[in-house]
Amino acid sequence: MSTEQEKVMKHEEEYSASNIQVLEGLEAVRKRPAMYIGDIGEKGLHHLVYEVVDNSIDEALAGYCNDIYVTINEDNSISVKDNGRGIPTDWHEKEGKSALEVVLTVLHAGGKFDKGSYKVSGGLHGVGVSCVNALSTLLVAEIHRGGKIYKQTYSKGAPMSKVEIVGDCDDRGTTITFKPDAEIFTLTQEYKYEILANRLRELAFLNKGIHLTLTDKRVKDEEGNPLSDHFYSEYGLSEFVEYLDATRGQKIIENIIYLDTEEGGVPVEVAMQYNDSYSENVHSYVNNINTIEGGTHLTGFRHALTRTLKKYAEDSGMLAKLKFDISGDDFREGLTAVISVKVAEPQFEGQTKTKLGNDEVAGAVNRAMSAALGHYLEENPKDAKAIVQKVILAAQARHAARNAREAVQRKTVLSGAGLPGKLADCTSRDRSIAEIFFVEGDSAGGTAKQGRDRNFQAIMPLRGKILNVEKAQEHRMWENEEIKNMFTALGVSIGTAEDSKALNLEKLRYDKIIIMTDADVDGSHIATLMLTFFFRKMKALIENGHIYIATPPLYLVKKGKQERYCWTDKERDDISAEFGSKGIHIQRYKGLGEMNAQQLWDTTMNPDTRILRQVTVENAAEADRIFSMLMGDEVPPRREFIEKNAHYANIDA
Ligand code: 0RA
Repeated sequence: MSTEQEKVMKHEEEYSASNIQVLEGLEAVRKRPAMYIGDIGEKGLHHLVYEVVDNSIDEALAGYCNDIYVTINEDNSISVKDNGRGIPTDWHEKEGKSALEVVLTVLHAGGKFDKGSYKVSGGLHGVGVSCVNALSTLLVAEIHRGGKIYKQTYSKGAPMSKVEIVGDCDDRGTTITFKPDAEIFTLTQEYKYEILANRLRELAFLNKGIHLTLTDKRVKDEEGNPLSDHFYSEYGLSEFVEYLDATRGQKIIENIIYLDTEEGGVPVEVAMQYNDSYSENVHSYVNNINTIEGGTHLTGFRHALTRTLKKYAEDSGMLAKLKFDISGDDFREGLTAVISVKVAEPQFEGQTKTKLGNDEVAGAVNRAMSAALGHYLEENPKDAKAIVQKVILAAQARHAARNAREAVQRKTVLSGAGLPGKLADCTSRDRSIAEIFFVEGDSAGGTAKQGRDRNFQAIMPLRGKILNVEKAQEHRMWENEEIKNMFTALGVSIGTAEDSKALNLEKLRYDKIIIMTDADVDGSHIATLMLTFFFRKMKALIENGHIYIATPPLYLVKKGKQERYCWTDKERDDISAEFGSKGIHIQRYKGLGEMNAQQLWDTTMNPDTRILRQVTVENAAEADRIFSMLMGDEVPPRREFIEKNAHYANIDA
């Protein structure tokens, strides 16, 4: 046998051996998709797109690409196109297949061939495009490279063809098109434009200089043009902060404080701004991943902020007459900030693996931030004074709030006494099955009390509009009856010796907290006020999946003895057609109060038949912005949002 022949045979052997391994790897992804992409619902479905886009972002961060197109095709497949170098298509000796095939079939292969490059992106699960391939009925890779167009097709992770040359070109880049497998994504296969738009906008802010274009071919205007948005940021996080802050109170400093540097090998970018609101809006990212649990980068930022401002305040004598201490929180009231670091080997910890553990990053962010902030304060004494004054006000308010809070919590949680009089509690004390309904109005509350299963369902009627916590100082919250009652009923408390904003869920009395309001404008306003309260003051309840919205039906369609509830106009029309138009009666439910106890149970409260919408926060920065806008002072953006979303004040941003 000639050496040439031997070589070929060896290739074939290696090829089939490695293929078996690959198929086992990808089979594991198909068997347990949630382990690789989080879940198989809407989140996981969208995660596939992020996984592919991340590869293009990496190529951009390596300096070879500045233009990325994401397209939702008519059939709900996705195309991601970039103008990078193109995934190499040449034979990969060690793996016994083309480099392209390695990238698309070997778990975690991503940037393996490009040792020198600095791969920092990579989704939360960081599993790579091979997972997307495994979970798609069809994946097509088209590579423009070296004057040729290469193409390869896969199904459920297995190649359907070799890499083929299908034409010539004079550009470079990669296009990946994939169609998620409906056998895996059984709940939904429909992409949501808003969800992808929010993530691409975020990516544009986090990676300045990259053009990201989203196009939805399923939606066309009168002229036949598809829906499309272009996201691009020249100034990175400063623009991000500006965007987040546009609807939130008045700025109290002239400029956005911004730094973009590298410290101890760690790229650090920070932007911050103070406004006259009472909330803290600090968002942190590592390798473009939102670290909702924080970590060392956030610790470094907080230390630098507190120490630098405190030193400035002390040196300038502004704290001389102060009769109380200032705590870390006080430096962050009214602060909007984004911190983004790129870490070569990130250690993610915590429940949701979104807490950075790398110790060296704390020092890096601390040093970079201290230097930049110190410099800003020296250069801008007017702003420096305004910030210190805001901090002093915050400290004063915190003291007032602490007294009010402690009075409430002493009376209730600590002594265990006195659930609110209006609460109709359930009999079971098993928190894992217990539910509480917060119901709009006493009359609907009465119906719900009659209709419920008292074994595990508690009812708490709320009268009128609850306090808008977005615009109120904390002590006012503790003086508000409805809010006090909500705290007491839930059994949670706020504030520890170390952290005045920490939420203690140990004594939470219910697994499901269900907001039940009328399906009208007032009802959705009240639901939004309640969501604002949970989002700003009890965020952990949302993060841990405890908050739900009940959805009462909009219509009852009747004909003779037949009755059907409908939740949408389309359902109403379909069922009317099914029943035939003669002798049909359609009742429109305007409020919960129009239903009797049995109807309310059947449609809205019975776990077997009801529709509950779980409140989730997909994108914390965007949710923050929306709450400030909906509940803040500025009317025009609020009106615009409500008009755009007239159907539903849906906050799962
Ligand atoms: C490895 C090496 C090289 C490029 C890529 C990966 C690459 C991957 C993706 C995924 C989506 N878009 C991409 N663009 C590039 C380049 C090796 C070279 O040309 O020297």
